[in-house]
Amino acid sequence: MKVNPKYNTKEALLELYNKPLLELVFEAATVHRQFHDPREVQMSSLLSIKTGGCPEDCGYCPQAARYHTEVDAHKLMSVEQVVEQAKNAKANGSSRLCMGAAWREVRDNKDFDNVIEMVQAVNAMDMEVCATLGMLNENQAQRLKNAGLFAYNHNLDTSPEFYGDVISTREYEDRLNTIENARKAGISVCSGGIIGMGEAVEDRIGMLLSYMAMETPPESIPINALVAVEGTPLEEQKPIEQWEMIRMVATSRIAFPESVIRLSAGRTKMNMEGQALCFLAGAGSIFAGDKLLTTPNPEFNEDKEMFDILGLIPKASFADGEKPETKPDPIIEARKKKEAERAEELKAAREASEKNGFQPRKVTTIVD
Ligand code: SAM
Ligand code: DTB
Ligand code: SF4
Repeated sequence: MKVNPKYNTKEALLELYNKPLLELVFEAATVHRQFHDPREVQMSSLLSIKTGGCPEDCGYCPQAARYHTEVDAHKLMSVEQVVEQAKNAKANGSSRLCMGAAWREVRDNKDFDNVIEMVQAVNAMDMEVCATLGMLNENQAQRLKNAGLFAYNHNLDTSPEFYGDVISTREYEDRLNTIENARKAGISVCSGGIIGMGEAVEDRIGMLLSYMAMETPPESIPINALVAVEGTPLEEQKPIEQWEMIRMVATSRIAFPESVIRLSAGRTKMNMEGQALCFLAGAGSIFAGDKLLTTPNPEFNEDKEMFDILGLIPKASFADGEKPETKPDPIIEARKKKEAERAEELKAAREASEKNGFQPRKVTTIVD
């Protein structure tokens, strides 16, 4: 049962969301136990592979170039840097790495070729690889799939009605298309939203209804509480009460019984009791490690302690789907072939000149 037919209308979902809290949590816990092992929680680590300087105007986002935030912009990381970070995440118990780039959309360029190599390398480490790179077309999704990408994260963020209050540079429809492109390529879909941006409860429900309308709803639904960052248009938003996070997790749990509900951004503002109620209400995943993309998150050690106290265990990788096979990427193979040929040519030229008695030319650096 991918979608709970009892709750496929706005009225039914609103009534569910507004139930007495403990009844809602009890119903969610019951559904959770029917479809999932309630002790298992997936630990996924985020890594910002390209930070800041984004042309979009998402009102919540510290990485938009137009807002004056304290985020340090960085160009794309190297494959080696990503592998190093992935090793650290794996050693700390994470079974998934989610690579985020502050891009409006993926472009077919050298940076994307490098991302393909990152996906290949992390998949080879037996970690689930997720990416969130902005808009994707069908070809790009297929390339990522062939590289071994397990999941693609692309959030609807809120309801279609409230969306325009937060973002103007990209349409709701564009987001739906990207999700569809990932789906068509056979990539697991991770898509959810943010609460606490000034939306009404109806908008939270409206977002869930958008997922209900999909032929196949997302396998993973992240629920973020807004991290209000100084310099963004939403900097003054009052933090939401953790009860609201619990309600949103529980309602999503009941509405989409098979999906993994992710307790995402905002955990630094929650106490352990609040998080425990989220796990009871069906959260099956957290982002682990002291940083989300650019903002703080609880440290690995803190979460380890919480898992011990609550009796939770980290979920193994590929528990919810087979490890994708990495297939050779024609663009990267062609580039490697060219590089090998060039190296051969250089070697042959060097050998020939040495044979003819020429010494390699000395290069003198001139310093002013
Ligand atoms: N640039 C890509 C995109 O927008 O699809 C990928 C990265 S973007 C940072 C990924 C998601 O992070 C956003 O869709 C949003 O849901 C979430 N996010 C960004 N800033 C946030 C904030 N301040 N608080 C909570 N969630 C946030
Ligand atoms: C998602 O829904 N939440 C994560 C992940 N998908 C990419 C991102 C949260 C970002 C919070 C703000 C920041 O750290 O920049
Ligand atoms: Fe750019 Fe993504 Fe941030 Fe929007 S959420 S400004 S697209 S990085």
